[in-house]
This record gives sequence, structure tokens and C-alpha cells, in this order.
Amino acid sequence: MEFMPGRCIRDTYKCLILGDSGVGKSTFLRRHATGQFEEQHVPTYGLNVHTLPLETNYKSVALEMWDVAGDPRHGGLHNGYFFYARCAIIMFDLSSASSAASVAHWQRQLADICGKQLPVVVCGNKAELKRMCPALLFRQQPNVDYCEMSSRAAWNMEAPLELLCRRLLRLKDLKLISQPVLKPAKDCEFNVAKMRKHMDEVKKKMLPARRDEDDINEILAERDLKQYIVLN
Ligand SMILES: Nc1nc2c(ncn2[C@@H]2O[C@H](COP(=O)(O)OP(=O)(O)OP(=O)(O)O)[C@@H](O)[C@H]2O)c(=O)[nH]1
Ligand SMILES: [Mg+2]
Repeated sequence: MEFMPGRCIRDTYKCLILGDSGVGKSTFLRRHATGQFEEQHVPTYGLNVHTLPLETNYKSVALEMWDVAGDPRHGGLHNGYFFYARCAIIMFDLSSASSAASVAHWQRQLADICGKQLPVVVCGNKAELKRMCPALLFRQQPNVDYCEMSSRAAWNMEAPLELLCRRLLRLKDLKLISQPVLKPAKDCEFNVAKMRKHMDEVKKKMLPARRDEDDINEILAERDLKQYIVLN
């Protein structure tokens, strides 16, 4: 991986990027850093750390991305990785129900060590693929945002970084600027309107923050949902 030459940016925040093996964590970082899309899944062993410098409409910041192996046999998560983390992305694959079901597990591990206040973005990747069958339900939480993207289609890839920067700098109208325009991967077919509609539906039908399972069951019955995954 090639990255932009080291620049001294005072506002550098450590960001963990977690999620099951194959959801596209390393691809997302490589895409941002070099523009390239790698078709092959080359699993990460242990951990890779890369710094992404970002320009915003307020100031320059950098996210030091800790890209952790999703497969525990390849190293998995160690408690030491969490030290001084300021935020996290939990990624899943929108075409894989098992990776979505794992989001809650990754979030629990994160909260156990970093506390429940850490800014987190739950990020569904591979939005250009056929979506998994269970409906996705996202629970409103004060420090957690939701977005969908596709590294392959180069769609909405700035969203998770922008959402984290907004929370880190406490600036709701912060925007990333000067982001390189990325091209979709070769032969990638996708429909932007459809991808956006799916994402907006999850956000519009967000579950309330209440923890009570009876409340949740009542809402699910109202919506007549047979198959669903509560992400967080
Ligand atoms: N269709 C599609 N494939 C993607 C997308 N993003 C990544 N991939 C593919 O997903 C596979 C896994 O990507 P990686 O980035 O290596 O996955 P990872 O999460 O880093 O996996 P581990 O390192 O094993 O934890 C690769 O074959 C990528 O080409 C996407 O947006 N759409
Ligand atoms: Mg990886």
C-alpha cells in the first residue's frame, strides 16, 4: 500500500476499523490511500496501521486507522489495540447476514474496553451487491452513526470518515473537502438511487434507544417483520 507522504498534522486521532473477515476493511483504506480497488481478498494478519490525512472545511485532521484482522485465527483483537482509541468504524458486508449479526459482538468488545461514549460508525459496505434478506434494524444511540457505502462502486466512501470527524471535532456541519474523485472498479454495475434508498430506509426506520426488549418486539410486530437483524 502506498500512502501520502508523512505530514505533521496536530489533530491526529486513533481510529479502530473492526468487522468480520472479508467485509472490506483493508480495501476501504487502500481505496482512500491509493485509489486502487483490489479484487482479491488478501486477509490481514494481526494489524496494519495507516494514517489518512483529511482536509475539512474547518481544519486538517488525520485519522490513524488501525486495521485489525477480522479472522481471530489471523491474530484477532487484543486489548492493547484499544488503548488511546478515539473512535471506531465497525464494518459489515450488506450482502452477508452473518457479518451483520457480528456487528453487535464487535460493538460489545469495543464498549467493554473503551466505554460506551466512544464515537462509532456502523458501516455497511458492498452496497452495490444484492442485499441480504433479513431487514436491518439500527438502534438510535447517542454516539453511534450509521452509513452504507461501496468501495467497489466508489460510492459514499467519505461518509464514515466525515461522520467521525464531525463527532471528534464536535462540528455538525463539518465536511470533508478536496477528496480525490474515485472511479468505480472495472465492470462494476450499480444503481446509486437504489443504494441511497436502501440506506435512507434503514435510517428512517431507526429503532428507538430504549433497551426494553418488549418495546422492540412491539415495534417489530407493528412493522410485520419476520426476518431481521438488530445491528447494535
Ligand atoms: N463487491 C464488493 N466487494 C468488495 C467491496 N469492498 C471490498 N470488496 C472485496 O471484499 C474482499 C475482502 O476485502 P478486504 O478488504 O481484504 O477484507 P477485510 O475486511 O480487510 O478482511 P480481513 O483482513 O480478513 O479481516 C475482497 O475480495 C474485496 O475485493 C465492495 O464495495 N464491493
Ligand atoms: Mg484486511
